[in-house]
Amino acid sequence: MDHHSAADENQRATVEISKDENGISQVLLRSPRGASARVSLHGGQVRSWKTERGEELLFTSAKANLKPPAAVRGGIPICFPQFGKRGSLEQHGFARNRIWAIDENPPPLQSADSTNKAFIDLFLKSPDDDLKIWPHSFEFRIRVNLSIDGCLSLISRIRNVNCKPFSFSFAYHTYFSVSDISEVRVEGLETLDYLDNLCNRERFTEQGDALTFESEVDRVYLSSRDAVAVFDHERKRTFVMRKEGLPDVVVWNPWEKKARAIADFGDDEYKQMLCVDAAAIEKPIALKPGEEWTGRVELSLVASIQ
Ligand code: TA6
Repeated sequence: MDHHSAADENQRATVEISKDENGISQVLLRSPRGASARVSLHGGQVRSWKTERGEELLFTSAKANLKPPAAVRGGIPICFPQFGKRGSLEQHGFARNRIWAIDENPPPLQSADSTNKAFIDLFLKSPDDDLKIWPHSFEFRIRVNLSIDGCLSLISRIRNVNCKPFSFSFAYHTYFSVSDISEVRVEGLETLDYLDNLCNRERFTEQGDALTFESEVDRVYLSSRDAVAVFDHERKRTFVMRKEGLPDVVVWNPWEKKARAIADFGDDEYKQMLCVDAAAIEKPIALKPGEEWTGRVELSLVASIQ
């Protein structure tokens, strides 16, 4: 039995809804032991994930533009219906730029044991304006769940409510907060092929036995295993990312030169962040009319022994 007293277990998980400084609704999830996550209806975006001791685990740039419709630089932006920039859609699609709604009556999620878990269901319907740039009717539901031991999971369900098929790419664009990028190692991507965005998306094979960082990295690892670990040596902690329905993993750090060129990114902030995104990019998800896709990611934190 872990060190938490029985009393902790009896405290309830809480869900509080409030307005942020721009008058946009946000939801604070709190686990019985004090871990928390904050989700904004601006983009359906997780903006904060904290340990029981109140430590922030996600990076947000001090220069982030928090005003809709800007995409907020940090937390976990939702990239849908595309990843990257192609055609008339904005970079990474429009889901992260839209105001979502709280879904009061979501279709039941199988095997979601929601006892003593803090969770919220959000909903994005295909906004009319977007039908002009992406002519497909969809319903996008996302459940953000904080478990009793502080694990954060996001479950996206996207249904084609169109009369014709459509395809989309997707990513949970996760900004992990790290102590120092040169002290970080990523395991779980060994031997995989990847598309290198720094070399015209050319395909390479990962040779190393772990990924470490000495310069800009911008890759999409393909058909990965369902668990990836991000070791933060200095803070002696490891993020573990488990995923379902999301075969690819994006790894991105802009490094110094690119960070300086990004308006909503502090010049030195690249040292304190690493994006490791559960994604479906190489093979877009194809949905026939009426079909629904589910993409799930679970983030947990383990203390590293070394
Ligand atoms: O591969 C990740 C990436 O596409 C990078 O090329 C960089 O553009 C990053 O996403 C951030 O994109 P954003 O639109 O959030 O600035």
